Amino acid sequence: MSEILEKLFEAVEFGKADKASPFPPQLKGQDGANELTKNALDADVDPKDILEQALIPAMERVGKKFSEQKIFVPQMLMSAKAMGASMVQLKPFFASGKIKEKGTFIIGTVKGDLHDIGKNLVSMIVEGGGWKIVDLGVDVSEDKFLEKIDEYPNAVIGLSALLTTTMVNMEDIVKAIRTKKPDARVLIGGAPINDDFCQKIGADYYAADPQKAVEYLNKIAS
Ligand code: B1M
Repeated sequence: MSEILEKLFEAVEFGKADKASPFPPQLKGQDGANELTKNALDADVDPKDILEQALIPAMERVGKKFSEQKIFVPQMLMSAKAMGASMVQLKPFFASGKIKEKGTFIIGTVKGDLHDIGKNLVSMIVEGGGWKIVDLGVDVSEDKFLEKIDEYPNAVIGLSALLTTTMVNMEDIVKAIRTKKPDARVLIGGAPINDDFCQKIGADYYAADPQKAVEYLNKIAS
């Protein structure tokens, strides 16, 4: 990995969003994720490499340290903030498409769940794939999804969940959507989800990553 990506990995792992941030003390005065991402882009590092070699592995390291009780929620939050600062820089590269819209994609993190980094990434990449995005944010109930389906009756719906305790809420949401609009397509994703779960709750497709989501959506659109 290049030195700049190593530094970016470190900034996200330790939650250094930008140079001005006093946290963490050992990186005080050094560039944070914001500046390092800008520098990497200026040096022509591929935005995909920034994401796949630095940001995502850094968050995996953070999750591992959290599981091992080496860090706690506040540190995890600072890492999320640092990743967010980097993603702001990357967004124009992924969501460049002012291409003709292929359709509408309504996306939200399901009720009870506040994790939005993966969902935001899926939004950016699907938007870059030429879809209009209606992002409902986090902690989204079936009622909020149904309200938006009224507004965008032909939309494909995307549900994200990161917790084993909230993935089960996808089932209620899929049921509610099926009752109101049986032909609506529902795509699900998130770290604890798999194909078996997708089939069990009657969703249409499980996408392991944003690219799989775009491929599925583009297949529907064609
Ligand atoms: Co939380 N958290 N967290 N957390 N957190 C996890 C998920 C956890 C695995 C950490 C761990 O224990 N190792 C664990 C869940 C355990 C479990 O359920 N099995 C956990 C826990 C326990 C918790 C709390 C309960 C902690 C507590 O309070 N005691 C709490 C719950 C709060 C709540 O939601 N109600 C909590 C809180 C938080 C923060 C708020 C501090 C913060 C989130 C900040 C934010 O999102 N704005 C946070 C973070 C940062 C994490 C980890 C470290 C990183 C998540 C992340 O952003 N990953 C995470 C550990 C980990 O995942 N390794 C962890 C990077 C992101 C790009 O990946 O979201 O998986 P991911 O998205 C991927 C794919 O899954 C897929 O595409 C993305 C790109 O490849 N994808 C989709 C996602 N959604 C998709 C939708 C699609 C298609 C693909 O179609 C619709």
